[in-house]
Order: sequence, then C-alpha cells, then structure tokens
Amino acid sequence: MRDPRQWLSGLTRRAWLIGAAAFFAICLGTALFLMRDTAPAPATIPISQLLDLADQHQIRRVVIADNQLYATAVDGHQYQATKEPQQTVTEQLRRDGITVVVVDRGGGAIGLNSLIALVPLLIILGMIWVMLRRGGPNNQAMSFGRSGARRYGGQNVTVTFDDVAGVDEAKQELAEIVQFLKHPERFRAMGARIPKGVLLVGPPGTGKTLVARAVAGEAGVPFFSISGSEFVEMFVGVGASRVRDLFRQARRHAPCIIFIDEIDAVGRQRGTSVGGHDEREQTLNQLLVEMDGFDLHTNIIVIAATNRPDVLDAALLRPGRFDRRVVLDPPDIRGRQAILEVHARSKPLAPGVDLAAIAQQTAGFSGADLANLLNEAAILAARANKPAIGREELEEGIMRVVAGPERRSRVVSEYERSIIAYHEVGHALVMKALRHALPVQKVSIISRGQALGVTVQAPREDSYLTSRAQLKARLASLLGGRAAEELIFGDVTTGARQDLEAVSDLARRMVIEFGMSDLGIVATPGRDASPLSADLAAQVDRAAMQLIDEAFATARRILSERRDKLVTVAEHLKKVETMSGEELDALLGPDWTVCD
Ligand code: NHX
Ligand code: ZN
Repeated sequence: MRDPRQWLSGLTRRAWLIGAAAFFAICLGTALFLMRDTAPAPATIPISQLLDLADQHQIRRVVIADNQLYATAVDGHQYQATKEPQQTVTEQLRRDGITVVVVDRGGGAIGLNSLIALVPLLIILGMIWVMLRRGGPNNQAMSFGRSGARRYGGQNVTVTFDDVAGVDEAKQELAEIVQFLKHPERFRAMGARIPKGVLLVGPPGTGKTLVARAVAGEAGVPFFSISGSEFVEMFVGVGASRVRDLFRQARRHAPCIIFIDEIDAVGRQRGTSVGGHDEREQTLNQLLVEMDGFDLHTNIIVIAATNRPDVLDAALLRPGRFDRRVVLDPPDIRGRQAILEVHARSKPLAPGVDLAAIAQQTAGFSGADLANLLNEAAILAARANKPAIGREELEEGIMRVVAGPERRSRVVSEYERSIIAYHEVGHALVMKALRHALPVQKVSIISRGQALGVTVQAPREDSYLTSRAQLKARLASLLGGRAAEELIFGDVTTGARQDLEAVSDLARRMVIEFGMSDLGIVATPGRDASPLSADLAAQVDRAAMQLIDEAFATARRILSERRDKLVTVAEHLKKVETMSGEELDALLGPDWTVCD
C-alpha cells in the first residue's frame, strides 16, 4: 500500500515534468523555426548550372550534405542544388580550386524542416511515455524484467556489526555466514555444506535489514536488496523475471549477499488463497529454482526477512533453501541501552543524562522506536536552541513514540478538559489501587495525535508470562476512565471507545486463547483458524462479558471508595496537565491502600 500523499506528490511532479517538457519542446521548435527564417535563403539552381558556375570560378566554397549542395559564391550569393544520389562532384569542384566540405548526416537528407516536423512527434512520444509510467500498476512496471535490486546493484556497505546493538545472539549466528563469505575455501576443504539461505525472523523495527547489511559489510561483499512486495505488485511474469535478473547480477558479483525483505509477500503457502495468485506463485517458484541452481561454488548467500514465519510456504524452509533461522527479538533492557548508545554516538547528550534510565522506561520499544526517540529528542533540543540533548527532551521523545506529538492547538472547553482529567485519573487510580496492575508512568491531559489524554503504564521488564490476576487488573484499569466519567458526571462519553475496544479484545483472548474464564479451557482450533461453532461462540461471548462486567465493577468500587482522591488528583492535573508516576504517588500520600 502506498502512502496517498506520496502518490499525490508523485502526480504533481509528473504534471510539472509534462509542463516542463512541453515548454522546452516549444522553445526548441521556435528557435529552429527562427534560425531557418533568418538564414539568407539560398537560390535553388540546377546542378548543371552550379557546376558551370564552378568552372567559371564564381564559387568559393561548397558544402555537400548528402545530395544537397550549398554553395557560396565569390560575390557572397548562396546557391542550393541537388545532385544525383551516386554522383560525385567533389573531384570536379576540387579541380576548380573550390573548398569542399562534406557533411555526413547519416543517410537520408534531414533538413531543418523535417527536424521541425519531428518536434511535435517527440512531444507526443514523451507524453505517451509519461502516461505509460503513470498508468501502469506502479512505477516499477516500466522496468520490465529489470531487477529492482539493480538500484542497489552491488551496493558496497559500510555498516558493520559494531553498528548493530541489542541482538547479540543473532550476530553470533551470523558471524559464521561472514566467515563463509570471506573464506569459502576453508569450508569446502572440510566438505561442509555451505548454507544458501538464512531467514531472519522478528517483529518490525528489530533491525532485520540492518543485520543483513552488516553481514555484507563485515564480509566486505556487495549487497543486493529487494522487497518481496516489489515482486508481486507487478504484471504477471515480471516478478519471476526480476528474480532471474537479480540472481544473474548477483552471480556476476559473487561472493555477495542477496537480501529479500518481506519474503512473506511472495512466500506465502501456495494454494491457500482463493483467486489469481499466479504471479506470486511464479515468482516463488523462480526463487526456488534459482536457489536450487546454486552449486558448491556459488558464493551467494540469500538472506530473507519476515515477521510472519508461520505463513511461509514449507518449500522455502526445506534443506538447501532457507534452512537457517535467526530470530531477532525486541531488545531487552540491556539491548535497549546498547541501541541507545549506538544512536547517541553522533548526538551530544547533556551531562548527567542516563541512557540506562531511558532504557528502563522503554520496555517494548523496538530498535527503530529507540532510534526514533533519540531523533525526536535531538529535534526538540535543536529547536529549543540547547547545547545538548537533556532528560526533558528524551522523556518527551518517549511520549512522542508512544502517543504521537503534542497537539496543543486543539481547543478544548473547560468542561471537556474536566472530563478528560477525570477519565485519565480514573485509569491511573485503578492502576495504583490494584496490586497486580503495572505502575503508572505518566498521566497527561495534553492532546497527542488522536487522543485527548493519555495514561501511560511502565511495562514490566523481563517477563514472558502474564497471570490471570494481572490481566484482570488490566481490564479494570482500562475501564477506570469510563467508571470515573460515570461516577463524577453521571453520564459517559464516546471518548472511551479505544479503551472499550481494548477491553473486549483482551477479554476475548482470555476466554479463547488463555482459558481464563469460567468457561474453563476452551477447546478451540486456534486463534485464527476455522470459526467457532455458533453455540460455542455464544458461550465465549457470555464468558467475555462476564470478565468485563467483573472488571468494571472492580473499577467502580475502587473509584467510589476513593472519590476524594479522584477529585484531588484530577483537579491538580487540570492545573499541571502532566504528572509523572512519582508526582502521583506523592499526591496520593501514605494512606493510599492497595487491594487485589
Ligand atoms: C474524537 N478523540 O475522536 C476525539 C478527538 C476519553 C478523555 N472525537 O482513553 O482521547 O475521543 O485514556 C490511540 C489512542 C481515538 C488512538 C487513543 C484513537 C483515542 C483516550 C478516541 C480520552 N485515554 N479518545 C483515552 C480519547 C477521542 C481515540 C485513539 C485514541 C478521552 C480518550 C479519543
Ligand atoms: Zn481512556
């Protein structure tokens, strides 16, 4: 899917190009026309007369352009004459002592007139070309059969493993590939089967492309890269021929790396989807054919990336194809710190800024998120004309990545501001009251992106399992905003729709996937397999409803028991707009009680 804005700007750029081409063509045509008109018109005379004049020494100079003779007389007159195609007059003219210049115009005589006639044709051809480019399924359609990877053709990479942080295990596993690319003969001498394909598996932003580039950089080999989606967006047959071209080029530059991003776009299980997917299948088949064609002496490693390894065609994963799998997990706290350090290399940090603390506050962030965070912080510091990036900018950077940039320009009435404050503090107090809820990191009534206010929780670090009590606390926390609105204003608003969506989604998963409702362990064929029977679906809905009802009752109870605190904190938040977890703790005081 292409960004519509990109498409639009592409369109206006094309319109501009057409305009510029037309303007240029008109200028050229006019210039040629004027040139023709201002030149002194030569008198056209028979060739016999011209030769007679030459014999009479009336001619000084003759330019022969194909069958046209342009003669300049001694008195300055211009004559033009046509000769027979095979007739040579040079010898005779030379004997008469005339300077002869022969102009080769490559075949047929193209006079200025015919040149001018060509101009409109050129304009039309140009327009057809532009329209073709724009009318095809996409721009790449024009480079039929040419590999999109050509654009990166044999790119020399300067990225090394030093630039990749937070994925130490993946680096270790890939170090072997680097060794092979550097010293293939060692492996061959041992009779080792050389890997052909490596599958990088990991969620978006975990650095799959970066890691692949770093392998090429470490080994010092060219890097060919293409995205699976580029293969399938084209006319039928183009994908396969691109694969062919890509591998042909790679063979020419071996040893090298071929990187195929989003391989799931081409490599989905064949025959599972309805409709015409011939194109994808052809592309996939061609890819398999190419990889099977590697012999012992093909020093090419194909690295493919995906975040959906489960949907890949089994044929891709068979031995001799993508039989190595390297998993890139979202970074843990140490990994995040290392990533932050890499990205902070080129950025001045204020003294006392603790990247370890930032790493702690960014659980769940991917490498790309962290890069984004630091970039946002750098932009903020530059905009504020500060000498270095401080803690304040980093914290705002976190908020921007989590919830988008502030939208202070949004005008909110005093009454709505009040609703927003109570809604957010409702979330926060339920989180504070429940032992199993996550800590509150920030509460804010400053608009960000789509949201009028946010309550950010500090995610738990280093946990791979979540208990039922924790999930129930999450349900109640999500409903705390709605409960507060109801308790204070006696009415509720549309603003909670995000919360309600999250609640029903989670409750449903608790029933079906985790077996955490009164329904017990539900025998379902998996989350996204065949649909539930009508009877079971109704029971699942009821069980989910029950979880939600309980959670809402918990939220209401907590807030009505702590109504005074709710008012105190919400009124304070209306003044300060944003509170950190610590500020909230301080305001709640020592008599705050926690329950299960
Ligand atoms: C609207 N927004 O759409 C207005 C502008 C109840 C105080 N008419 O639950 O802002 O109503 O705890 C990501 C995150 C839409 C995407 C939040 C898309 C919220 C947010 C709806 C606060 N905080 N609701 C909340 C809110 C709204 C919405 C979102 C999103 C409100 C609530 C949005
Ligand atoms: Zn909410």
